[in-house]
Amino acid sequence: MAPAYPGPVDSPRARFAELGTLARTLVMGIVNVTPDSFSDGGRWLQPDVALAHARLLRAQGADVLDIGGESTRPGAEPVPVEVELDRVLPVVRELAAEGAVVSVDTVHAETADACLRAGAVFVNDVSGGLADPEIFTTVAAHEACYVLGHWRGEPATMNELAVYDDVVAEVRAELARQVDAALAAGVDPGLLVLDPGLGFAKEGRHNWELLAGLGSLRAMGYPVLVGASRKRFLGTLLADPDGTPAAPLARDRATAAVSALAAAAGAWGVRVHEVLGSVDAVLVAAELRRRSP
Ligand code: PMM
Repeated sequence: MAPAYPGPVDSPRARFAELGTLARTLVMGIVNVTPDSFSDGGRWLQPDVALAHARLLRAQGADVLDIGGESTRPGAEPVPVEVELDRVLPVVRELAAEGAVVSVDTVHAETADACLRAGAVFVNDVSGGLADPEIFTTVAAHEACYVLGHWRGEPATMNELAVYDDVVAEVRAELARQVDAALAAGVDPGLLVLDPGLGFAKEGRHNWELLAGLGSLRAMGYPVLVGASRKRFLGTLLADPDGTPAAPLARDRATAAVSALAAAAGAWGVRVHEVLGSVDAVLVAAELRRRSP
């Protein structure tokens, strides 16, 4: 299959290289075109509303826009690919035509293929190829960028799989296995990004240990993306004295703090709902890194 965007400027490879020249941690803005995502389900379900939101995030400084049409919150039920495509494809097509760097958040090869043809640059696969192994050949055929996330199973049952002796070592080993499978299917190692999958078969303490172990994940030799935005472990951290977790929308300042610290630890990117705080955070981290002895 010929790559959808083979030109020297517009190819995923060229866009990826362009992002690398920014010499700072990237900010990926989240656009969930879903009725049921945990923090913003239903807010951007209409394509025109999703588009307006994506444009706002881009204007606020998001380097990449991540468009998703299937919720992966714990307990979420899968949606048919046709429904997912109806939600994301018009948004992906329009944003790509406007010159945005677009990522599609999907675990399905068919959705990835259609979105790459419509101009997406990244496939963001939280299952790391476990949900639909065909996704590797699709990504390879398009010479697309691929975010390979750590997970252990479907959202409906993943909480039961959050059992680790050494979460950093086990996530590393499981990511390495999926990296090998991706490379064997032809995915370009130069276009690969790894993600520890915070919240995917992880309890709060596992998320914290993975954040503390970012250096060990980076040592695998690939760029690392961190997706902490508004997740439950931040709500727990910020709980009321009576133990009530902070609401998802009250977790944005803590998310920006994670962005600063992840950037300081050398993360390639942070995936966030609220872009402004994380743009400032990664700029602060970049300035400090530049001046560090
Ligand atoms: N988390 C969610 C969805 N997609 N993608 C990546 N790469 N990393 C993540 O941690 C991640 C993701 C779930 O959060 P959401 O429903 O708010 O998008």
